[in-house]
Amino acid sequence: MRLYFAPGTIAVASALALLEEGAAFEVATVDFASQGQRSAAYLAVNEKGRVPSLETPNGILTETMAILEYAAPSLIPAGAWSAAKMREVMTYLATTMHVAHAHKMRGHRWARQESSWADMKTLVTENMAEAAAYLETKIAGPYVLGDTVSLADPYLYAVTSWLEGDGVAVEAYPRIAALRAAYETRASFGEAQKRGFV
Ligand SMILES: N[C@@H](CCC(=O)N[C@@H](CS)C(=O)NCC(=O)O)C(=O)O
Repeated sequence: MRLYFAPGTIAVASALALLEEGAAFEVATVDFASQGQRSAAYLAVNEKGRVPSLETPNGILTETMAILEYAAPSLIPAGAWSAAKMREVMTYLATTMHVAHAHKMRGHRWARQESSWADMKTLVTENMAEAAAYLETKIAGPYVLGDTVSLADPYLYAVTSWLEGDGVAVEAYPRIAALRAAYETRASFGEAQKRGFV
């Protein structure tokens, strides 16, 4: 498999999950500084011009939720309730918290005027803090579902890496801080550091 990756992005979640699964994969780094995500070569991989994308024996897979489910099936808990609770958090990360963060740099997706982009930026800290406060109540501890790592954990780790840059102090959310600290002790996280993903 080949993961199309850019540092500091949501592609970190896929890299962490693949490593936690013990999957073999190579990486193609997409250079955002030169707008590599919009190059013809990359658009041929992912017409949306976003990372991550995962090249698999079956073809290209996009969207973090889908990539995590395919690439790290051992991190899906047995039992419909636990799996649904995991996806409840993942869906919130994908559709609410990631979108709130994107309003800082990507206002042009939602409005034409630069003044509107500036206005949107003023709400990023507040919205990310609200999202963190919500997540804080959803973490059983140390991981989202308790003692066992699930797909929600690398996802939550990647998204909460943005909090500080968005003006939100992680220390104000002890369960998030504890989850991040626990995840950082994992062998897979050490491997992620060695390979330059985090
Ligand atoms: N729904 C997608 C969103 C992917 C996404 O928006 N990725 C951002 C990086 S965090 C990106 O590639 N942005 C490039 C751009 O907007 O030009 C997912 O969850 O995988």
